[in-house]
Amino acid sequence: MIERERARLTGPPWYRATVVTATLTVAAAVLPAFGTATGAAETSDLRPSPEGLTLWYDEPASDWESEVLPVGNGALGVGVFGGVATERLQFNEKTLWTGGPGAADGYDFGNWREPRPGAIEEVRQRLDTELRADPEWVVSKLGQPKRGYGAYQTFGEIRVSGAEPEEVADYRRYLNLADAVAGVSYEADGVHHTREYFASAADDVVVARFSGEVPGAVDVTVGVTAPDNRSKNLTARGGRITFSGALDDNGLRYEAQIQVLTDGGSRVDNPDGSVTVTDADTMTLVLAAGTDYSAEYPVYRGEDPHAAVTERVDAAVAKGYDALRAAHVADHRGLFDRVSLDLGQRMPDLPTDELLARYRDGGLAAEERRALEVLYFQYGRYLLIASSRSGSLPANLQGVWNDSTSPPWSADYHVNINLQMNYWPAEVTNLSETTEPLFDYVDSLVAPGTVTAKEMFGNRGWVVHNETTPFGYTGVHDWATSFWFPEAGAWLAQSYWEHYLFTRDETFLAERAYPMLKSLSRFWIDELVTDSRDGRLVVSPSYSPEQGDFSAGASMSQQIVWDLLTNTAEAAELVGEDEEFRAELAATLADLDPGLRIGSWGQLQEWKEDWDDPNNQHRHVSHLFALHPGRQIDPYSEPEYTAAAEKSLLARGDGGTGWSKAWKINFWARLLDGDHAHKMLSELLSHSTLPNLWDTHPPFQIDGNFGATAGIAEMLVQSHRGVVDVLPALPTEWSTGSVSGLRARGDVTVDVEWANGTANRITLEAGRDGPIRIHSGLFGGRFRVTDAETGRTVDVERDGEEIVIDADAGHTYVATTLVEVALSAPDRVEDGALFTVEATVAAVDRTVPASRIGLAVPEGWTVVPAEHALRPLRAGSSTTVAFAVTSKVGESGGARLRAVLRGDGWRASATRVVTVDVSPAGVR
Ligand code: FUC
Repeated sequence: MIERERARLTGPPWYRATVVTATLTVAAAVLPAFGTATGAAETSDLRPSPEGLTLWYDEPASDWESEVLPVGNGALGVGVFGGVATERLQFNEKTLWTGGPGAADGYDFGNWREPRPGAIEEVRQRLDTELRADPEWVVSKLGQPKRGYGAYQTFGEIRVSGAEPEEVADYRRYLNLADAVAGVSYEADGVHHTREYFASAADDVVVARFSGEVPGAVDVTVGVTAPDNRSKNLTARGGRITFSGALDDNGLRYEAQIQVLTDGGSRVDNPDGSVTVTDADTMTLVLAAGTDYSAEYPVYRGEDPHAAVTERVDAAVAKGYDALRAAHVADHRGLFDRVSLDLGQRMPDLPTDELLARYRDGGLAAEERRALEVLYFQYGRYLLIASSRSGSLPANLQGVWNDSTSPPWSADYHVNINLQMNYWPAEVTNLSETTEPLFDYVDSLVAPGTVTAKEMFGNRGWVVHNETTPFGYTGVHDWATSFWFPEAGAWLAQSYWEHYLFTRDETFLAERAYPMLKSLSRFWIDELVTDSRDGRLVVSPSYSPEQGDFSAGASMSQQIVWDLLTNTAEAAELVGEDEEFRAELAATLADLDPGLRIGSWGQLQEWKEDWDDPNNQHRHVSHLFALHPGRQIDPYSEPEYTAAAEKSLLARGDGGTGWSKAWKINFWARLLDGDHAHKMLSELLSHSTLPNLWDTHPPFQIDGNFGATAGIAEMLVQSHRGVVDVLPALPTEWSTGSVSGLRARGDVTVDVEWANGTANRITLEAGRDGPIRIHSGLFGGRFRVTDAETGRTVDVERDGEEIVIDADAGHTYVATTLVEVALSAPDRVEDGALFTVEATVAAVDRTVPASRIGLAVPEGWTVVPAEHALRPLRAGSSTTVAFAVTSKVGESGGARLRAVLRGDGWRASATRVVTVDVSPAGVR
């Protein structure tokens, strides 16, 4: 931000001029130059789309990390700078990695270079007798320096350079999330220019188009630059730039081709491999890139990329811009449009960086804050689609975007939370297909991981430790506090089981999920040891990421293994696994230490011994795995552990790195505390989000984006306890809204509309036959369930606020309220003020029998009367009653009022927040 301010002051004069923009009229003027096919789309791209699903800025990016706009198709990624005279398109292909086989330093998969007989046993012995061990001592026994680990590499940068204009006005750079199209528009010396960029998964290419409003306005040279850690051949022939070579480190061969196409003007190939375009009406670039990487252990090399890259560019060129764009938008929208979220937001006409700054500084109205929250939610979905499509590697620590040869943490696959977090939103936000690269990748770890398990542990399963690469690095390194995490595979396997639960895909269960769960269960059945303290089975050595001492049976280790074995046992039942293995699982589970203990200050213990420091604010909150993403603790069945988890979480505080805050959104959602979940979201947006809305650890790390999107979904719909919980953690600030297309376990799609904090309408689309359990405040009141196909009322079983629908596959069930309660109150009052609150009760479709209504107010407030008795209300009629409320003296902030309407065996409610301002002394 500081750098940015400097750029504003020192940059060319038009930087300042563009702060006042008036671009909305420009779109129409541009249309004729584009022809019809793209015209309609252009119009909407040039302004925030109606739903506010566009990021936009009034100046080019100067800093890659915090300002570029990302487009991607899973394999390819581009960071768009949007410079006027020189456009920079930093690009990536996900398999371009140093390290692995052939690496200059040698490569050993992280496996011990010399056998270490008895090493693990020695650590176990010490833990058994002394209970703890210093990580430095353990790493001296079990670790070794990394060799040939490598790092994700930038592929290069496409530079499109033209003359610096005298004057630039109306500059705008944007990313439209709904279409997955980025763009730039500006007026240079009186001529309007537009550019569009997209990365198409449909055609596996990146496409860019440069246009001017008047014929012949595009005068540029297109070239490619790349770091020097590789051999480089750069040629231009027939407008096709070919950039190829091999990485110095490991000889990995790479190739990118860029076809430069023009309408009008002329095009010249230059000897240095660049292409010059003169007086063109439009210029289109088509980029494809690849490497000879293959996921095959142990060589990790496949075919030279030349033929495939050539073919893709040729095919895309033959297809033409309009068809490429249409195919891309259709493909993207096929995924993106499945979920919509409306929180009653209003997007102000502000550049996104300013929107974010004002969110942080308190300069937005409540509905404008919600606009950023909705944008951020959908951005997480956008980023997942853009960085995880089938046929490539999964989203890494930076998704697919990286401008460096030595990115933070190698931009690798950290598997002690980060890779797992990347996929938390996949199922629940209806992007199930994006998990394919994850499963392909984890499957590919089995071969090297089996060798590691055998050599280190002498064991039947497979293992991967704290972090890994596309070259199957499944062994260890020598950073004492993060080298040891053999539970990673078990945690990754959770995604397989969840994928089955959400999709109910039996083939996936039998062919992929179950074998994965089983191989990891075998590892852990072999590896658990009997704890001499209590005879329970524990993981040893065990290490709670990434702090403290080594011990036996740290809570997270136990909870992950519990999760794995429980999921495997359920899966075994479904696939009809043989009795013997099932019995082995059951016996192990019966003896397993479940990793749940309440300690001396009421906390959930992080270790088996009560070592927790109430002042520890470490970013990893590992011992709450059981709460999220596990399902061992839930507030409905485990109130004590829930209270202990809450205690621990409160002690950890609301700080942390980006991903840590994102995790805390999920924790608070699982604790059913919507306001605290929302607080974490606003902490994340205020203090861990870059101007391009990338999450920052710091530095940029994409897991927080994904974790937060998942957390928002978790606030609206949960289903991990086998019940579809509707609005389980709705924050007060989101009291009215709707969501559609979220997914629940059991192959169910959920839409919800709510007002005054209560669901009025829940729509469930059943993918399978069978019972669906749903929990909502709606079912505590008077409601009706209809089958959308037949229009008939459906009989349901009800128990408190839970109902069971006996669903037919393909049918849609709509539950609606028959009584609506609304509250009206002033938005702001002074402390100690007397004011009126009105509650309106409306009978929808049916008569509401006699009832009573009361108003719950915060402590220290008064309300008169305590209750009103209501006569029966005829269908379609409503009644309003008033309460005289006095707020407490001397207390400011948001106060929650809740009207509760009670009848015989039913109840309905409405909530509303009133902001209290403390009046200056003596003024009241
Ligand atoms: C985990 C975290 C770090 C960082 C790294 C990539 O090890 O503890 O904070 O996010 O992954």
